[in-house]
Amino acid sequence: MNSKHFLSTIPTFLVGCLLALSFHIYFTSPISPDLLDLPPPSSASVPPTNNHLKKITKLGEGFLEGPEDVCVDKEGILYTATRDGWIKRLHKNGSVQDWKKTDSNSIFGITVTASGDLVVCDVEEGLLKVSEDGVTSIVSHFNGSKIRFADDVVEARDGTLYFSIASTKFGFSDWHLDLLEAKPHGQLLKHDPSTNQTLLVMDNLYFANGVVLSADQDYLLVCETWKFRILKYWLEGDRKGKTEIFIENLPGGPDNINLAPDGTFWVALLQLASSGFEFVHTSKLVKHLIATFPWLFNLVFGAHKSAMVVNVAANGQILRILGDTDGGEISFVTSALEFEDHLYLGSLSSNFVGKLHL
Ligand SMILES: [Ca+2]
Ligand SMILES: [Ca+2]
Repeated sequence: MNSKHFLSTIPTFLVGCLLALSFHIYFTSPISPDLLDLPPPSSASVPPTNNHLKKITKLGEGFLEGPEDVCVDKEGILYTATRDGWIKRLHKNGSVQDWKKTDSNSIFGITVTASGDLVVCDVEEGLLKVSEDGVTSIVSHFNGSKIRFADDVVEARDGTLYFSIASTKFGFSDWHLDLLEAKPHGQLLKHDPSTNQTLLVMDNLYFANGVVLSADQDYLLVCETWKFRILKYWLEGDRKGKTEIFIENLPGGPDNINLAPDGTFWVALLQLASSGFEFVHTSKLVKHLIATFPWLFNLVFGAHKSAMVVNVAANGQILRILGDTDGGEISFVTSALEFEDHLYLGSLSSNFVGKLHL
C-alpha cells in the first residue's frame, strides 16, 4: 500500500471505530436515561457559599469510616453506622465505643425510637432494630419482594416507621446508574410494627433519601436527591394524604434531613456534577458512555470535592448555608444533626463525625 492510499483510509477507519464504539455502548448500556434538569447556577434565595464548615472539630477521627447518618438518644449519646458494620456510640467525653455489630457494610439512615432502641436502614436487608439485646429484622419484604435500598427512617409518635426506598431498580453498588438514568424509581413506605403491615405512601420519587417529621408531626418531608427538591406529605388536617413541593431548586441534591430544636430543618446537599461536567446530566449519549465505562463516573461526580448543608425554615425558606467549598476539611457531607448548639455532620468520604459550634 502506498503512503497516499494509507493516509486516505485513516478517516474511514476512525469513523468505523466510532460507529463500532457507539453500537457497543448503545447495546451494552445498562440504563435507559432521561435528561436531568439541573437547578439554576445561582438563585437569589441562596446566600453566597462560605467556608464555615472548615471550622469543624473531628470526632473519632480514624475510627469512623463513612458515617452516613448520625442520631442522638435521650442521654446525649450520639450514634452512627460505619462501613465496617458497626453501630458506634460517641460519648460526651469524646470516647468512641463499638456498640453493636451488623453483617452489613451499608447501613445508612438511623434513628432512635421512643423506647430507646435504634432503627437502622440496611440497604440489602430493609429495616433492622438495634438494641442492647442485639440486631433483629423489623421488615425485609414489601409486596412479596425483598426490600432493597432502604435509605432513611423516622418513627412517628404512634410508633409508625416511615422509610424511604432510594431506588427499586438499582442496588447500592449501582446507585450511580440510578443517577445517570434519572428516572423516578424511589418510594416512601410506612410500617406499623404492631400489625407488621407495610404500605406504600409515595411512589415515583427521584431517589427518595432523607425523611423527617415536622415538629407537630402534621406532615413529613422526603428528599428527592436527583430532583434537587424536598416534598411535603400531609399526615393530618384538611390536606391529609396530599403531596406538595416544600422547596425546589436547591443548590445541591438533598441527602439526609433532620429536625432542629427550633422546628427548622437541616439538610445535607450533594454536588451531583463536578464543576465543568454539568453537561453529563444533559446528554443521553454521555450518560450511556459513563454507564458503560463506570470508572469515568468518579471524574464527573462532584460530592467528594465539597460539602454543603442548609438550614430551611418550616415555610421552605433557606435561612443559613454552610459550606466547605473545596472539601479541604470535610466533603460528601450526607447528614447534619443539631444538638445542644452544635451541628454533627455525617459523611461518606470521612473517617470522623464533624462537630461545628453554631
Ligand atoms: Ca436519619
Ligand atoms: Ca441518605
